[in-house]
Amino acid sequence: MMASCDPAAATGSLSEEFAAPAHVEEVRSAMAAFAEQHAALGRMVVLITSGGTKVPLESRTVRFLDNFSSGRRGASSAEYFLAHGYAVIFLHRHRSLYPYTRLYTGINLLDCLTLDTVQVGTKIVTVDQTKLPNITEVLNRFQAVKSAGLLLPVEFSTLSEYLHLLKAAAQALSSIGSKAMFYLAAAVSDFYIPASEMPEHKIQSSNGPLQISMKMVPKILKPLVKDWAPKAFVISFKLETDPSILLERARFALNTYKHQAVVANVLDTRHGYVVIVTKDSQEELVLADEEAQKDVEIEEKIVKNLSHAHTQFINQKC
Ligand code: 9Z3
Repeated sequence: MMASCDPAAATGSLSEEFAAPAHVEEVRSAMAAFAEQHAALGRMVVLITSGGTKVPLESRTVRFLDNFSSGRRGASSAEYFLAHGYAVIFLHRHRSLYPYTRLYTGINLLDCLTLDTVQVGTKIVTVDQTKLPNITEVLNRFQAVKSAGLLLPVEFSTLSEYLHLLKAAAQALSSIGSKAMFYLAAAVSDFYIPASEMPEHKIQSSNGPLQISMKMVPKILKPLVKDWAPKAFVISFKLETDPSILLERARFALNTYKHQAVVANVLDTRHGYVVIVTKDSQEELVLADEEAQKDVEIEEKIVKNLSHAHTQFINQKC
């Protein structure tokens, strides 16, 4: 595969290169109403992105490139932000991990239920709670969040959908200023094939080996921080596989986009170690083995650290 770096593409308008999803205006209104409603009640609002983007290779897509992300970071962070009193917009990849239900991934629901006939024509379904750990506590938390309308889920699959929905979210949250946090944990492709250069139909293997030339994806963090939500508290994530370049790349992102923090992580150790990099600090968060055994998650520490920093950020603005 060949990747071409085209600086013009990096600055071009979003709609010229990426088709907007049909429902973007509807979602923008829903996000704006959600943010204003919760901010009016004194709540802070976090927009979490989660999961990987999909980049199609054909217009009638059979094949696509995917970015790795299970969605665990975003889904678990959503739960901790809710526990800290935030209202959460959860912009996530379709079918990636979801708050609360993520705790039961890999469990076959039908294995946990039994169907009994209590009398002719009346059947009851019984839940085997031993097969769904902590289900009553989790269900309580989920229902409390649901009835208070604290979680707004929005789905994306492709890179185009992600870019347009993130832009719409940034614009929708601009009215609540510093009360908005952006927590950009989604794994986003750096490369794409413009619609004008994409074959319509399935690429034929009978034509021989495939060579693909891809363009650079515009750096959405730049307009997000500068133009769309300039008062918000913005956190990006930096993912590397080579630990030796991680901090240098995180600092480069921070210096380039001038947002509030980068959470730096390495693919293999991401569940046990991250570094929160800000303009004047660098803080390592580590999950000890004993904590991991007790089901403590590193996202609890990340969210505690960042929600505290967000409160300080808001107070400085007042
Ligand atoms: C992350 O670094 C996330 O922490 C993970 C979480 C994707 C590693 P999981 O979903 O994994 O729990 O399985 N996200 C950001 C990845 C990314 O694409 N960052 C870009 C980059 O590193 C900048 S926006 O260049």
